[in-house]
Amino acid sequence: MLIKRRRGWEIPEREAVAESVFAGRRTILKAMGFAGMAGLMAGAAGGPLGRVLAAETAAAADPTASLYPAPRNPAYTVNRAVTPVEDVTTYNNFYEFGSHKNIWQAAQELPIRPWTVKIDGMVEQEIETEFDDLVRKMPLEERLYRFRCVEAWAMTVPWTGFPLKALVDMARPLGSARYLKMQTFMNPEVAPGQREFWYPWPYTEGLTMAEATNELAFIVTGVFGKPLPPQNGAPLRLIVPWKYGFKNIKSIVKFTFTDERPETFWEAIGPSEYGFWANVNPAVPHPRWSQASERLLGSGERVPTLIYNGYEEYVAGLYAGMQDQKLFM
Ligand SMILES: Nc1nc2c(c(=O)[nH]1)N[C@H]1C(S)=C(S)[C@@H](COP(=O)(O)O)O[C@H]1N2
Ligand SMILES: [Mo]
Repeated sequence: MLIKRRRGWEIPEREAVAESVFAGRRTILKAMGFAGMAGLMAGAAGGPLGRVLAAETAAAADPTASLYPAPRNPAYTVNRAVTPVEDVTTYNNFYEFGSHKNIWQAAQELPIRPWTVKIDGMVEQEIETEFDDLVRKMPLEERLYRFRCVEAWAMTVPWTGFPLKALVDMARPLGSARYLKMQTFMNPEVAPGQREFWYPWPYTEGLTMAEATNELAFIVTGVFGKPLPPQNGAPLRLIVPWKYGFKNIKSIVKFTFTDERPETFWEAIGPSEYGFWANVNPAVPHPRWSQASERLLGSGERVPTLIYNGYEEYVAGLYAGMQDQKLFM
């Protein structure tokens, strides 16, 4: 059992940076004239392009499509180029659909309607709502954020969504709540990764209440001015841009307010490599590689990594007096 668990985490994050695989796929897509999801027009009923086309059709048919594009909030901008849409929507991590980098295709199988969201635990009253009703109640806006995976690749993405604080306010948590735990769907029939029993499914993440109500914490429902495609965590996922990518849990079905720190998916798999806090810090290496710099998807350029991924002024105060904790892994 222990050996299997180890195998589970040693392979995926390594494979994930297999540059040759990535470069090969990009070359093929370019040769076929792939110009991003929005640019796709005709042909290719079967195979990868057909599936992207299907995803594009699905985005247009999405019952919340009219909510996009949402107004850009100019307060959240970034001094580097936006990553090409084809990189953001084809270079993904979503272990429910496998540990390879073609999961963007496999994820098209995820049924994203109907999608019920539950809010429970230490709240005045539990809430169960359809995603379509929830999203219509929330203040949607577009923000440009940096994104930094623990594997040392990075991107710059125009996400659409609403502040996590708006959901917390709606939930009316009790004063005793200290953490917000989040969980992904469980559906091994469509998600082959979930048949691999040594992973601690469902994918679980958590934030302190102070983190969850920080202005940067964002529930994302769209990208590039359209509803989120399945591979990026439709219909709703977390984005906390000062933390490593694995904190940014996808396809959430449940929010639970609790007074106990949740054990997270990656922490359960490899506690010596992945922790609860997972704040970005170029000065604290991963046990197996440096975090000093990052490779930008798209251009391939290598740039220095910034403390808290460039969001120090927003979040450093959250961690004052907590130097005894493993804040950066
Ligand atoms: N449910 C779930 N959420 C997840 C993951 C996952 O495997 N399952 N992978 C995480 C990791 S490691 C990263 S880097 C980001 C990738 O998000 P993206 O595919 O939109 O770039 O999703 C995070 N959220
Ligand atoms: Mo990641």
